[in-house]
Amino acid sequence: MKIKEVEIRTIELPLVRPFRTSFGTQLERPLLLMKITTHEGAEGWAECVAMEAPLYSPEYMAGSQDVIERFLLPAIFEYGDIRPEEVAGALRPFLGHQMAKATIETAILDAQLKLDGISFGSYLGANKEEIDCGVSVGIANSIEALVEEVSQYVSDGYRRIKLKIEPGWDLEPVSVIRGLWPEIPLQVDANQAYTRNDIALLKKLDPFNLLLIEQPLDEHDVLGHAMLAAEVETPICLDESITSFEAARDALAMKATTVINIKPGRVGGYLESVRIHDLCVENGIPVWCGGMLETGIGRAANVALAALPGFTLPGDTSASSRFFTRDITNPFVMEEGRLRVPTGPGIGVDIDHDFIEEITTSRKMITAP
Ligand code: SMG
Ligand code: MG
Repeated sequence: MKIKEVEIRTIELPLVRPFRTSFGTQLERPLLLMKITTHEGAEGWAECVAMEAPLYSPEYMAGSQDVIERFLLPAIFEYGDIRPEEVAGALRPFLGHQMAKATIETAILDAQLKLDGISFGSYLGANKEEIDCGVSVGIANSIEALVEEVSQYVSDGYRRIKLKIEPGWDLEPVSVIRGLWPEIPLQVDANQAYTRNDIALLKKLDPFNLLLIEQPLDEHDVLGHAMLAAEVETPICLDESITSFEAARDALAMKATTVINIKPGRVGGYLESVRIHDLCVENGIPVWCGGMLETGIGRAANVALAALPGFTLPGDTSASSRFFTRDITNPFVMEEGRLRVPTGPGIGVDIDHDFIEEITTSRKMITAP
């Protein structure tokens, strides 16, 4: 496939409610969108999951755009005729920037699969037509507000609740929510907010029958997670630390994680995600698909990935309405706590061009030389 031109837009979507984590509060979702057009006449879409500021990971929107324009796209153009499976290799000389690389690989994959008439799910190896949905619940202003928000999600049908935690907002919210919903699958996510000194505190979460504790310590403290995992009964699940197949392999070898959150952007794309999935299946490690407040474009691909056999836990693959009143594609609507895996070619969603135009904050066209 030969790329003719690439459109890079930044858009800004309002959120239905603020989303607070241990590292900050988001009021809207600004993000980078990529559309590629190929000489064969195909179009491929992808979104870059980097946030506006480097708070979740070192990558950030403007940085991703810069590395895409300055290094990654020129390397792809120079490669010439390219298959999706060749993208990671072509970009390997440039270190890091997995989210930027994932954006390019995904757009190329979408275009190729549209040409071939194959859906993302079939290509990746999905064996389910629909997937179970979980929801990630931000840190609330009060316990009452948290209970109200969780009640809403439970009545919407979500099959798993994830509470964001941080020091000072952990044991109490968990014990209240577990008390009100004794049976619901429940997990927590600290986004690196604790240290090795908090092992005794995190052990106090054991009685609440949580599915897992997600990324309690610094992303680089894989050994600390192994030490913690040896002390607590609740399974430890790494998110931020897993930036590649190799990182997953090593974290498993160190027993730092017994569940893995796979986020395609964080690991450099869907093909690397499948490699991590396969590794986890071989090792009997359950995986689930994380979320980065994706629009319907990223969500479509995530839902396809989450339909692979090793994804045995509900992911942060929520309905479009969890974050947005209007999505930039046909919305993902949950039925009985499940989303249908798109079956059309490529990511298999319809793009709402008018709405994208309305919320565009910048637009750039790059033509291949
Ligand atoms: O897309 O449902 C979603 C968000 C899920 O909590 C979520 N993501 O660490 O897992 C995580 C966070 C990262 C983004 S927080 C701004
Ligand atoms: Mg997380």
